Amino acid sequence: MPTLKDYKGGHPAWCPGCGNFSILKSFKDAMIDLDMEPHRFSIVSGIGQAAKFPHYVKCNAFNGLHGRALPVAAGIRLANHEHPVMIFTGDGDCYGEGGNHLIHNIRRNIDVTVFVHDNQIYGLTKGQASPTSMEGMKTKNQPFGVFSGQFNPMAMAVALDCSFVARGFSGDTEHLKELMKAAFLHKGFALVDILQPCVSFNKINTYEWYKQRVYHIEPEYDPEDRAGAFSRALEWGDSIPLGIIFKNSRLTIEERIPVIKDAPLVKHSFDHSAIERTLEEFY
Ligand SMILES: Cc1ncc(C[n+]2csc(CCOP(=O)(O)OP(=O)(O)O)c2C)c(N)n1
Ligand code: SF4
Ligand SMILES: [Mg+2]
Repeated sequence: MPTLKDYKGGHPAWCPGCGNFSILKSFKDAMIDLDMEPHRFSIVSGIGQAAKFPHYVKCNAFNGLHGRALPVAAGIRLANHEHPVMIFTGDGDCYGEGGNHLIHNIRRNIDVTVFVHDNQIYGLTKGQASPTSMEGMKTKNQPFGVFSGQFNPMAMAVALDCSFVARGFSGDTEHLKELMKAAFLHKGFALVDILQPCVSFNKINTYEWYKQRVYHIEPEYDPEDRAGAFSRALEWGDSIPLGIIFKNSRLTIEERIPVIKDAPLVKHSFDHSAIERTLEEFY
């Protein structure tokens, strides 16, 4: 049984009070509850405060380029789909710079789990608006307030028939831990948007602001009813739902590709001479 000590990584360089700390704690607790030893999965990130996550967890990790965590994660899965992969990303990294990767990997239904630290701001670069910043919010780059409409990741994911769609809050660690476990165990693309206060640059969406608005989705809610999930996903403002908004059991891409259906690519034997023969044709 792994313990917190097995997961101990580098010392976090996040600001005191940052919502990222409790995401880190919930994640380690979730993996321990699931009896997951750190060498049995990989985590991947892009760039940003959220994307520093792999520095702070002792496990297989890859810290890539801004917005490009998903292609790396997909590559790992296609090489070895017996190996679980999770992504830790920011709202800018995932919904902005990496938005196109998100859309098409949801469509492919690659079996990965994506945790978005959604602080509704670009934290690392000191407070520019992100796709989830609320309309009218003033930032250093938006002195007249954000003109663009606010991106709704939950509604987008339900519209794309994403296999698992959920929202957590870093101020509700026990609930977040359970959500992380459910997302990890789900087969198919899992998107978990985590409301994460950025105490240094987002002075609107604070712990207090979220606490006054979030509520747990009631137990009798049916997350497999897509139309109901879509209307739940549209809720924002005075009441913000936390929990599993939608899930389905679509086939994953790993189950559909004939070449890897029976065994992961890493377990195939390769005839290197065939590659050499092909290359020789170009000499
Ligand atoms: C291609 C590219 N564009 C821009 C940047 C600069 N940059 C680094 S982090 C970042 C924003 C990160 O915001 P978010 O993903 O929300 O993460 P947070 O820091 O808020 O956790 C930007 C714009 C970059 N590193 N690479
Ligand atoms: S800038 Fe914001 S997101 Fe980054 S560490 Fe500080 S509080 Fe956290
Ligand atoms: Mg952010």
